[in-house]
Amino acid sequence: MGGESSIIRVGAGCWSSPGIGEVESAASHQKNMTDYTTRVLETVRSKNASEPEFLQAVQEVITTIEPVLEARKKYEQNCILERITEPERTIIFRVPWTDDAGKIHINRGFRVEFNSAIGPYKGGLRFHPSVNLGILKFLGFEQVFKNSLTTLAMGGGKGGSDFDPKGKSDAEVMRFCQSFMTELQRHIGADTDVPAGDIGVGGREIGYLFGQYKRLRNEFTGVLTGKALNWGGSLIRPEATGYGCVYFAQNMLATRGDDFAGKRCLVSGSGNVAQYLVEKLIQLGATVLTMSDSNGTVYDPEGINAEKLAWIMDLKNVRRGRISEYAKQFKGVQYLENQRPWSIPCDCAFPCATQNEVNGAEAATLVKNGCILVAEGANMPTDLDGIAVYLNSKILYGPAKAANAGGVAVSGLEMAQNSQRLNWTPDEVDSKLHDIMRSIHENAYNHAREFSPDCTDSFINYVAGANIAGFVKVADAMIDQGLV
Ligand code: NDP
Ligand code: 2IT
Repeated sequence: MGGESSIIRVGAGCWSSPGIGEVESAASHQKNMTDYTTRVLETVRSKNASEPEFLQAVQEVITTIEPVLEARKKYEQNCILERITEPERTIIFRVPWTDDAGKIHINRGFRVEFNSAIGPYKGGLRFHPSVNLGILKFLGFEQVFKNSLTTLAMGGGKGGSDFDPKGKSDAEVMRFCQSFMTELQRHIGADTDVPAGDIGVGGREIGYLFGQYKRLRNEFTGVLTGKALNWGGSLIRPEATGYGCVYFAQNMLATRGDDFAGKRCLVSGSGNVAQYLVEKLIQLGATVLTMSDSNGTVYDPEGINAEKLAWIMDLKNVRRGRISEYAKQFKGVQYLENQRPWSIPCDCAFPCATQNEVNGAEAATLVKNGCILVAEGANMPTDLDGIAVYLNSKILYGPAKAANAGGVAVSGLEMAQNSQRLNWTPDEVDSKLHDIMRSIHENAYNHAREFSPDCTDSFINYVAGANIAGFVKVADAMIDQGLV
């Protein structure tokens, strides 16, 4: 597989199935890996052995940016890889709260302030029982490069808790958020660290978190993004991740003279990102066949139209129900219990639920069934084997840090509006989002063409392009600012 170039890249096919515990042995198989990247990967592995998702994210970045490390020795001389893989600060705290029956619960809260070389730490909060330090470090690490790509001045961070909002009353969620913010407020600020939403954190949670911050600090500032419109939020922020991912995919399709009209699309997830991604696909004339949640997938061969999507939005955002109910509500729909969407033939696939939701075998099935484009709404939804499949098949593959950067980009625009104390119109924000996604595509495209030897007139390795483009901006800023 692969191997036609002298550079080791994730997806060049050189790394067969590198399980996380096998970083070292996988690396040692890469006779072309430089001493520098081998040494850094080994150190990162030994220091973070119990954090598989973090190791996966680091491995993907380090192996794809090798060409620029070789071309510009200043990064090695300044130990940039060693520094960029270590968070600037990690905060872990106790979050005590009481349920509606008066019972006491203790959760763990986190904020990983990963890198502030190009701006204040910026990134979401995730509330999900699976949350742990390694998952938040992978998300914070990814956020550093993603935020760099947005063209805006934002560093990278991520936080959250192992709290599970599912099945909790509004009052319980409020008490949890108030307790979480009572500690977090001493570490964040509009010019320091600006959290937002992620899995399990939407408009309701941002409201409770903001209220408690304001109460404790007695200041009304843009300390969180994803706020409601009537108290400092930005139009188009709820839509931005999903819309932006479709805009990025449009840019990829355009390189092959193609568009979305009539394309059969698979979407996973049914939360914030998936909902607005489906809305934009419908507007562009695509047929959306699936949505899902952690219990299963709904397959609608006729396509989810605008009316059905409105029903799903009410189900998920107001009634907080399960996607299986869609199959009971609409005729001809199959519910695939405990299954992901990827076995259904399609033209395009959009993983929008969570990390590692597409493995190598599933990626191979997508390609075998005719899929020509994958754009990632979720963070790191495809494992390393799956990425190798996409790249070896030379389909259009938009990796998460580039494809889903529209959400944090509009968060950056929300911060700008808060500083100006102005609200821009929806057209103004949407047009800026269009421009930013076009610019991210162009930047990734150009860096891939310049540095990634597998690129041709008809194939662009956007993984390498996005990682290199994101990296050089942060790395150069770190060098400018000295050893801090
Ligand atoms: P939501 O909480 O709104 O929705 C999450 C969706 O993914 C739900 O349908 C949920 O199903 C499903 N899901 C979550 N965890 C799992 C799991 N372990 N297995 C299967 N399905 C799962 O979150 P978002 O839509 O905001 O986030 C989705 C993805 O997009 C995440 O990877 C997030 O990091 C990423 N992202 C989000 C951005 C944003 O602005 N919100 C920006 C950029 C990326 P269930 O209800 O069953 O849990
Ligand atoms: O992963 C992400 O980019 C987000 N969850 C959005 C972060 C933000 O600050 O808007």
